[in-house]
Amino acid sequence: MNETTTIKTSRVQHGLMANAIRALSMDAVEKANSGHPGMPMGMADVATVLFTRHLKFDPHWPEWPDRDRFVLSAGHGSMLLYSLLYLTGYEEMTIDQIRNFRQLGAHTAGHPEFERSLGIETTTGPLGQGLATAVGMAIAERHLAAKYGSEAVDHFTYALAGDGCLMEGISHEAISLAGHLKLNKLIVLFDDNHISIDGPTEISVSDDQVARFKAHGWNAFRIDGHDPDAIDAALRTAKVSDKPTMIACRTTIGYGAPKKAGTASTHGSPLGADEIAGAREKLGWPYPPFEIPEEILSAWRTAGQRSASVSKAWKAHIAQLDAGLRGAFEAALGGDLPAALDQALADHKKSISEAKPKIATRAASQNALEVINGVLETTVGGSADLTGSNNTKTSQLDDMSADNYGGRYIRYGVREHGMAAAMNGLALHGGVIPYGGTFLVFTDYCRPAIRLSALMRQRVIYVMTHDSIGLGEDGPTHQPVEHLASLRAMPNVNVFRPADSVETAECWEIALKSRETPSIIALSRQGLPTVRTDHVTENMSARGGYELRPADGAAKVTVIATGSEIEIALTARDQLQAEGIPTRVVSMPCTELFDAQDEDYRAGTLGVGTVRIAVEAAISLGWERYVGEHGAFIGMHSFGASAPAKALYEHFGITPAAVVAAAKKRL
Ligand SMILES: Cc1ncc(C[n+]2csc(CCOP(=O)(O)OP(=O)(O)O)c2C)c(N)n1
Repeated sequence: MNETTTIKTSRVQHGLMANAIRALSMDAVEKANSGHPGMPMGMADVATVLFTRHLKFDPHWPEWPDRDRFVLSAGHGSMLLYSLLYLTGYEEMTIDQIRNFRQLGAHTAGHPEFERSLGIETTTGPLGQGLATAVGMAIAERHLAAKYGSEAVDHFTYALAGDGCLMEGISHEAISLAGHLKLNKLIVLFDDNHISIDGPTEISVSDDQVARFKAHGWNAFRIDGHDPDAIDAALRTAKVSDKPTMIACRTTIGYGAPKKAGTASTHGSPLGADEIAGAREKLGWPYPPFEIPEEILSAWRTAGQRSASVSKAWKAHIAQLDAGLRGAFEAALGGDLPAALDQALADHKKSISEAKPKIATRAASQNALEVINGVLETTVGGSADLTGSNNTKTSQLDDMSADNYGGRYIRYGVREHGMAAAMNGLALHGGVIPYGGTFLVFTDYCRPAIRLSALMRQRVIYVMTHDSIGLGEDGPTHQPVEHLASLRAMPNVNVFRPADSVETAECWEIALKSRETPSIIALSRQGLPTVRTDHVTENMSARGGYELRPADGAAKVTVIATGSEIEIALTARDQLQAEGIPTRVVSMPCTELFDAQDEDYRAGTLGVGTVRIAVEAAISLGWERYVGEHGAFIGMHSFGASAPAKALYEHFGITPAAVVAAAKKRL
């Protein structure tokens, strides 16, 4: 794309425009009586130069796919972003929104909450997440440019990060991955103000951040973050770098506050009436709160229109692309699934029911992915260094690398948290559907990013293998016990635990079709028999739980199980039936989807008037609502142990005999 036209702002005009951000920020925080004025006041100069001279964006078209991404990783400084969005003319970010900062129902939440139409690219607040999410966006940009051409996709990703972001462990994973992949269109603006909440950063950290980034393969240097020309020059340098760039912008937190500037007291509290009056005087800003003089607002609005012609030209360019390429590009951006996918998965299910393999569900997942990745070309897979264990790579996927951004498989390395956050960035960017794997036990290492996938309603698919004590000899450090329950506790996440290859394919189908919900697919290491031996086209897993085997006769017992414990439930059923106790088995691959069914379906599936026994090789939390007061749970009550899987199931009493005994005791 053409170099965006820049508007030349004199130093005086620059100062006025930056002060508009400072005034809005300190006044909004004051009115809300809570918030963080220090960072926006400190970074106002950097943000002004970025938004008036460099950032490619169009407030009248916030969804423009080729816009530069701006990620406010230091999310507590949300008023910086809201000020910029208001000043540059995003329609929905009105002055009333600014006045209603932090109030119920306002778009101006305490920390930025993802809303593309508002120009809020991602939810931030948990420090470091934004930075790692920006890495995912920058990966998506390079990938899509390789796939659809640089005239369709060619933008920068900017992340504004503070000391806190860079102290967080996730920053290590993020910048290491970005350096390795040479994401040269990623630019980090570090608010190098030497202050965090407890006071000067020297009390807790002595890192040389510039040296640190350089060690990770970045271009990194320091500037005066209050000198517009230096900021401008730094951004120019960054934009032509062959590596990602970190600009350490030395700033004064709370710049303009006469007594509090440069101190931690401006970080997260209103400045107070006297200090605000003093700041007005010091900054030469005599205007009342929330009033931006016409000429300053108009200069900002003009800046907001800098890229309008570029966005129009982009649209025209896309319109005249070859129809096939344009269709593929638009479908990718729309996150669409090809019509052929349904049939391909139905055929796949049928072939499994006929062949009845006894394989681990992680292998079944790979088989499903082999079908999916062949039909759906927008998936981008990966694993945190467990490719062979997670079974995440399929024949269609080449490795992505600095030499091959078109590759669809990301070697995330041993960076689970960074992977999860990068997948958020990939999904938010659009054009790709990310999935990535590690062991289920290490969802703990991904959890803050999984929570953001859920909060932001992103279709991110977590392939989490080795899902119980069934993994065996690696022992209790690797055996998830509490993880299913803890992940099920998180709103807007579907936790799947399929029982065989057919359910695995069904769970994949649901995950791909869940446009606003992330999925965690928990998969076994050990081989499991095919239990869905009669082919049906209907996706039985879509209701979360369903009767897998009816009872012979009027059921007296219902055994409910998930994943690998379905085999135990079926054996127990046969034993109970042999003893004349009619028993049915319910498979429950996804409790969240089951809970969403109507009451009749739930009651009928759980078996009204039957003794209910639940079996899952994990803790009982949550199962009480299915088995009721008179039912029983067979599962884990402690951490696991290191031994072969079979010995562990015996040792922990997760056996058909235990199910039979528990049922008979309650009849
Ligand atoms: C993961 C996480 N831990 C803690 C916090 C609480 N917190 C918010 S801002 C902050 C200090 C950040 O310091 P810095 O990045 O230097 O911001 P500045 O003081 O410059 O605004 C902390 C600890 C958080 N938001 N996220």
